[in-house]
Amino acid sequence: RMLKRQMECRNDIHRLNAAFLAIYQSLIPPEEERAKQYQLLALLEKLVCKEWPEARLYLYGSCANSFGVSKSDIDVCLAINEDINKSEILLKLADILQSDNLQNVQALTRARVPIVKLMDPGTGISCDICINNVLAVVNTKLLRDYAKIDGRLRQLAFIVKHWAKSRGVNETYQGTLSSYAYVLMCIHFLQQRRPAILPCLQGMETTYSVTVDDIECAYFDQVEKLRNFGSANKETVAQLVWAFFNYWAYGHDYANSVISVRTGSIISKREKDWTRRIGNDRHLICIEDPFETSHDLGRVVDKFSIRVLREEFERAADIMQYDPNPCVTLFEPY
Ligand code: 3AT
Ligand code: MG
Repeated sequence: RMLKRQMECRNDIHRLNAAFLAIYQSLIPPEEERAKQYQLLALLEKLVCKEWPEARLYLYGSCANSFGVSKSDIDVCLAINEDINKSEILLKLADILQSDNLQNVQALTRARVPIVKLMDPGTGISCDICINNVLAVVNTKLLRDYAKIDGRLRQLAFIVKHWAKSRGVNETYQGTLSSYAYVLMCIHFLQQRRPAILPCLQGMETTYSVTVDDIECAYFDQVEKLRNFGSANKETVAQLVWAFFNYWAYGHDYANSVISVRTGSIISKREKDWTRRIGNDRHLICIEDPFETSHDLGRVVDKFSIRVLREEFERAADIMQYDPNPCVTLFEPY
């Protein structure tokens, strides 16, 4: 009878895993979308180069870090060596784009990251353009490189992002976390599995290095050589989703710990002097940026939204444990 029970259990986790993989598959953008993104990028390049021949455009964010789901907006960085300030460049850029049939062109010069927003009626894609945000281009490459090492990172991160969007906890202006923060949480989590599923690229020999705004960004980027890194660990995405939520619901030490992809380990809040509130930075959940190490991606979280977040982690963990149909319940709209 015992054997039979074990078999049923096995069956269950297999069935659950197949269901999670099906959700992951359904979120992957089709090839045509990528082609359309490049078509829009080419159009923007043509327009920008008429005004600033030296300027370059780079894709960053989820359209370039491999964590983009179908129908995402694209994030573009305009790299330009001009003495005029960002606001002036943005206003001029908005002007140029406006006159070329692009829709809803808007310059948001007062935002934390100032951007021009637009929608291209040709492809139906919306796009945000920022100026000289080179650090974001570099952290995009880091995320993309991690994704190439083990396919389970992309599977886990797609499920977590989909959950966060469905449950309304992917809204930085409401005090919850950015997609970028969730992906870092997934990378850190997989660095911490035993056997580890991901290495710590910044702790290895440097093969790629750039200095941006006085910050040295250096890590091992020959990730083709790490294709088998996680193969001793046989966990499936269903098991990882369960363990991820369990960790954030019941395992993480919110009072003392900072998660750090840079070191591949947990570091202490004391060590970073992130123990008390300074201005608007409260450090209620601490996620160290891999390059801008003074930057806590959890700083948007306040005393109300931390409760919302932790309740959502607990809800998700409990669903993974007890719900007969976690693949549906997990993503129910809030
Ligand atoms: P979505 O699929 O659009 O939700 P995304 O990865 O594009 O996910 P965001 O739109 O939130 O994420 O951010 C776009 C990129 O900007 C991701 C990252 O390279 C950079 N970025 C976002 N937030 C921060 C931050 N707080 N610090 C540094 N870089 C950031
Ligand atoms: Mg984005």
